[in-house]
Amino acid sequence: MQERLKELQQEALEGVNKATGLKQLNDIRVSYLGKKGPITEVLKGMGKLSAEERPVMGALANEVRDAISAAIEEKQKLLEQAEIEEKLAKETIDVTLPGRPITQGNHHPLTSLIEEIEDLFIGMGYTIAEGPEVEQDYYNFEALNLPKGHPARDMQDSFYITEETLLRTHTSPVQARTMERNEEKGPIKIICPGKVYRRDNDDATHSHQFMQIEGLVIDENIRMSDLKGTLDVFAKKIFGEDREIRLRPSFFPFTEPSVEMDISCKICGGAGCSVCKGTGWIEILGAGMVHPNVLEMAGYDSKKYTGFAFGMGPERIAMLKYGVDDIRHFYTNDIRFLKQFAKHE
Ligand code: 2NL
Repeated sequence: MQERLKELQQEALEGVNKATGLKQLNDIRVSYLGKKGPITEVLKGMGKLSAEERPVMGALANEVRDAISAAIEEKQKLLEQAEIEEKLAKETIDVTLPGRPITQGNHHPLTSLIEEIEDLFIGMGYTIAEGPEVEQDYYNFEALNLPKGHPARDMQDSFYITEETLLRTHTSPVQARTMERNEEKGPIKIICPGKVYRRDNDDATHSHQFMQIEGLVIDENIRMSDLKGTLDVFAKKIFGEDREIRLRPSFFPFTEPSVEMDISCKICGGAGCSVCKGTGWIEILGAGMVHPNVLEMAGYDSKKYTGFAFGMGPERIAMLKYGVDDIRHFYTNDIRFLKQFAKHE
């Protein structure tokens, strides 16, 4: 029996020594020290021994058990340490690897241009006003001197939602609302950028949805010369200090008198080319003195207050400024087109 115990110890210690994993080590523990293991069996058989032999065998069995147990514990520590080291080695981060590049987006060219125009007017004391895109017929037409049945409000050209609501066809209703809302009926100086809608078939120069920027100034003694000076600053800041402007008579229902502004053609220097169609001038925007009917409908005293207003299409201005030949480029969002307006790599 003594021999058997010594053998068991020898066997077990060899097994522990060879164990390469925690699972294997645990199997050894169970098979040698478990309830059904050989040492337990030896201890169970002690009853058959004589009174002299019993304490000697008991002590030996305990010794063997303790020796195996201690070896297992020691090996377990080693294996656990090895496991941690392996895990750490696997998870090491190579801080010298190059980083993944972060692709940066850029502003849409129309957004950049609109912000540039906004900043220019903010610098001249204007504030930005916004309003709904789903608009009432009253603010879109009536309040702008376009009563029902007026030839310039063609039902066929607008997206009507109900008889009294439509997608706004210009940003003028924002100005009509601002004038109406102004309780003092005092001075106003606003710029109104936003999306507008017309029932058009899309082609190189038309889009059913496009941007507009309108401006409105109301005060005592506002004159045509104020409009002209403002437009001159605008043209020179956006297109270049070497540009000249000219005003031609025109017609809009909401302004009287009405004008259209041209800028001198930079491409031909006024000699005439395909961009200015041989005239030396390029049409940029429409403007005029606010019609007295528009002022009165908003509650303003048109004897005391006068004002000027202007409206422009940012797409057309961007096309001229950047040499874009098709308005649809602004809305098809081809990344190759948009990337050309990036201010960074
Ligand atoms: C154009 C012409 C224009 C206005 C817009 C306006 C607004 C109010 C009163 C008077 Cl509330 N006028 N807006 C005036 C003249 C021209 O737009 O060709 N836009 C692209």
